[in-house]
Amino acid sequence: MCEVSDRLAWWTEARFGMFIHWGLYSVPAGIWKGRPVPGLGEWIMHNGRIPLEEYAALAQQFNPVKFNAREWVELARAAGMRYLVITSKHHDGFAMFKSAHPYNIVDATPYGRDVMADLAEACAEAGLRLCFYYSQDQDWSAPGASGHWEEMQDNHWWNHKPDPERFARYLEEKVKPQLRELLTNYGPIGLIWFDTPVAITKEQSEMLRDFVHALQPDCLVSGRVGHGVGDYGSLGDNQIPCGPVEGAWETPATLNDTWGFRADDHNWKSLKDVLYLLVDLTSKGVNYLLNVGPTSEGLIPQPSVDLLRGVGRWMDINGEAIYGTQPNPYPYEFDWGRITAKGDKLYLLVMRWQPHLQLVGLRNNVRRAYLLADPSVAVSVSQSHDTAIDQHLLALGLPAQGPDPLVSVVVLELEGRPDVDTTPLQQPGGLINLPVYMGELHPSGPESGLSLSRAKVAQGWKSLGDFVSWQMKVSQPGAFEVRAIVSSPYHGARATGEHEVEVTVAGQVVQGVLKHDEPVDSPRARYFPEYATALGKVTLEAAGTYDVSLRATHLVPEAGEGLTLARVELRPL
Ligand code: FHN
Repeated sequence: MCEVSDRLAWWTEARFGMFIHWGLYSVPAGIWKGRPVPGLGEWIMHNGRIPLEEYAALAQQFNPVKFNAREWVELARAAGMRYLVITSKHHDGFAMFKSAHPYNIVDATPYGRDVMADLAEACAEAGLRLCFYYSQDQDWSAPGASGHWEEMQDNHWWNHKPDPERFARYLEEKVKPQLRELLTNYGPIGLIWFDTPVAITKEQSEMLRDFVHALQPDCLVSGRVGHGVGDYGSLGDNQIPCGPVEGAWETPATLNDTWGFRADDHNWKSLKDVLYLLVDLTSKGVNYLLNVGPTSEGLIPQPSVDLLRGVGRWMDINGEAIYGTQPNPYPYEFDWGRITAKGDKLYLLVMRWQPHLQLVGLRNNVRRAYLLADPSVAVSVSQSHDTAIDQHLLALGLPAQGPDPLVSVVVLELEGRPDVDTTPLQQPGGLINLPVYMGELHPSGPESGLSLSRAKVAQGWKSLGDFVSWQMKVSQPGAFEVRAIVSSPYHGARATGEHEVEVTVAGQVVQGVLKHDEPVDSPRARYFPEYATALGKVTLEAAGTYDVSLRATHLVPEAGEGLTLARVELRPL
């Protein structure tokens, strides 16, 4: 059996994949008996409390005559995606492949074709890795599984505790036989994307992982197999971490607000948002698995096609700054864009173009700088070092306009591997950003739950004795507005309670109540909202290194998650 790191090599190189949610739910497309059923398209059976018999009858209407596997694969390739993960069985329990279990696309629909066989062929031809999503825990059609429809008429899946023996039988009698089919009938499979582990035990998660590896040793197992035993980690849906994450992670993400097709969801992201997320996630070492939800005719909605073609045009020119890159060596984001790295190169992915871009803290000499889109354009480089505060400054002279209206890439060829100052540094525009994950967390005692969430936000901050501190390097002293930014720990939820905090900057104290009336406008905050509060003004008289700390002076006890601080900012006034 191969090592996890060997198995992961293609996946970390790929960085960008296509997710496809396709099943019977594309027939009602979010509307049941003339009424929209709120929520995700693929959840219509559960959210609409639809009895299995009625839902299963949708199979007779499922006839995707316009489905063309080669067209889908061509679109994924054109977008620059390197793997394709499709729902072979979602929570509704319907298999989108030929299975011995009769509830499947070949035996139950007028279409009668095994679309996975078509996709396997098209992916093999095009050199795209085919991967299967498989809902191992929830199966609303299978007795014994989580969320079985009969037990859900007045319950919710997350409250459902299936009988352990019946659940184990479901794993043996449906899940393992179907996984065997998926892993033996379609050639090499890149990964199995398990999902929503709620009832599964650690032993069962390990058993499924080993089962997959025994059938195909190179096949990866997603983190959502449960209990942290997968080959890589899965962040929450549409969850964008605030900073770099250690290890192999992926974020599954939507193009509108649903996974499975909903005829009434027109809330599409812009090309700018999608490129921002691709660049942001890549700079943090996270794969971007971007979803399309085809219609019951077998068509990928036109807005998705247009967006993906736009991404592809960008990737054709700038893909070198994405594929096979290492995360940003600086542990923080820049207000002008993001950085990725490869060998002795840094890629500056500039979202806010400026002809005079400056970068602090790079210790290497820059041998050459150029635009990835056109290496013949001259880029001037000047480097200096302020010995008084030991600060390196790189100044780039760039054309007035960037080559791309959304994200332009500047390549820096360095002498040696990137070597950067990883302390919080004042940025050339004057901003000082203090993400909580760059500070030191000081839990008040052994009882304190203060820690970092996987999205790199404070969690478990429920004691007044807890605090966080930073050391920052200031190169342009002056007056600053101090702002605290909290982030929601849950999808779509408001951040936390209106806690009261005080921030001490070089002995000066500002304080205030953290409000929710200034939402941060960024694609990251679309699903996990962030809110900023201005707390007051401080003045720093001289360049140098300063201490900053934030502690709570009043915590709202009802706010279950405590103070979910994301960062403190010092904005020059
Ligand atoms: O419940 C599913 C949902 O329908 C969708 O498949 C997403 C994709 O990541 N996973 C689950 C929710 O996290």
